[in-house]
Amino acid sequence: MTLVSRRTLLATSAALPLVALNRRPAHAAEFAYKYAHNTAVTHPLHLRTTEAAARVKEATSGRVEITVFPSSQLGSDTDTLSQLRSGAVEMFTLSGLILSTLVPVAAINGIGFAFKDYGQVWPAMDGKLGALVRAEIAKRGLYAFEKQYDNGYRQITSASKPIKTPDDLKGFKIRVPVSPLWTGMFTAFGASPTSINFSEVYSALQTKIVDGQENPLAIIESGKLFEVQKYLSVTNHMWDGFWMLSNKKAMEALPEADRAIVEREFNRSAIDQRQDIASLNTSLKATLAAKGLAFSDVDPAAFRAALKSAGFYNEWRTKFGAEAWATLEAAVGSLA
Ligand code: X2X
Repeated sequence: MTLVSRRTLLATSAALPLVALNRRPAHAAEFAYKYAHNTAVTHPLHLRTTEAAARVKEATSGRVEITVFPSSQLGSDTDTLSQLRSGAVEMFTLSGLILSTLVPVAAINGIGFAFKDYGQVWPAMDGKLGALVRAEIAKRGLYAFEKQYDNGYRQITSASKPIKTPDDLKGFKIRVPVSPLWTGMFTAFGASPTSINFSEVYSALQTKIVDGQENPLAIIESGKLFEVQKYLSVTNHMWDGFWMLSNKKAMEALPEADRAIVEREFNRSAIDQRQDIASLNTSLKATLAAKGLAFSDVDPAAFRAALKSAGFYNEWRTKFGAEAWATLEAAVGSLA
């Protein structure tokens, strides 16, 4: 029996045209998915999602192979969002604020000075506020995994002068990601914001198209922005996270058990990655100072007051609507 089937098999495969053999080598994954993100390979987002992809491959015996494309290799964030929607890319991590160009409420966590600390961030994003955003994402043909990855609290950097008070932002040429909330917030400060995708930020700073930018420490370090900036103001002006997004059809194409593995492993890596960022928040101050960035501690209350007197909170409460705003305030207290 064994002998016969082996002989039959050999005869059959010898008769197969070479082309057919090449098209489906024995080790090919049934589901070869692309996952894109915008950070450098040294950033915890890359390191932890790469680990998740390896665990998925192992746990699915190679059926699901997710290739990680770092550093906006497949296109800028704006481009990649289109590719995710069309299915050219199956998975993508994106800031909720940029996603808000498609899903407006996804920007809500970026309201200036909303989250006092991580003790408020994760219960909200893993809880009701996150659920509200995920439900809206689902209406747009995308699927958001349960656990967000951390980007972090954002700090302002500059080349020509330190930003110490809200007045220092008046007329300041600052790069912001492509998102109405970011533009609105820096306009409220009286700055002059320009929307630029992260893939272009280093060169925009280098060629002085803008004087400054704002990002968490882990991005400033892994993106080597300290090479083209001199000052860093610890403003903590907003908390920003990365939604792990997938094309809904691509997720639904996976057998249920494999899909559960993908979700489990990428959610698990998100928890690990949050821990990495928490440690970096402390250690990177010394690292970046040693690399030449001059740190200034600022009074966040003064920056918040500037936003308030510009009508920022009233404006965005109206834009997000009463329900979403109440969900945010339930997590962080009154923003009035
Ligand atoms: O574009 C940015 O500044 C970054 C890397 O923080 C985001 O992905 C929002």
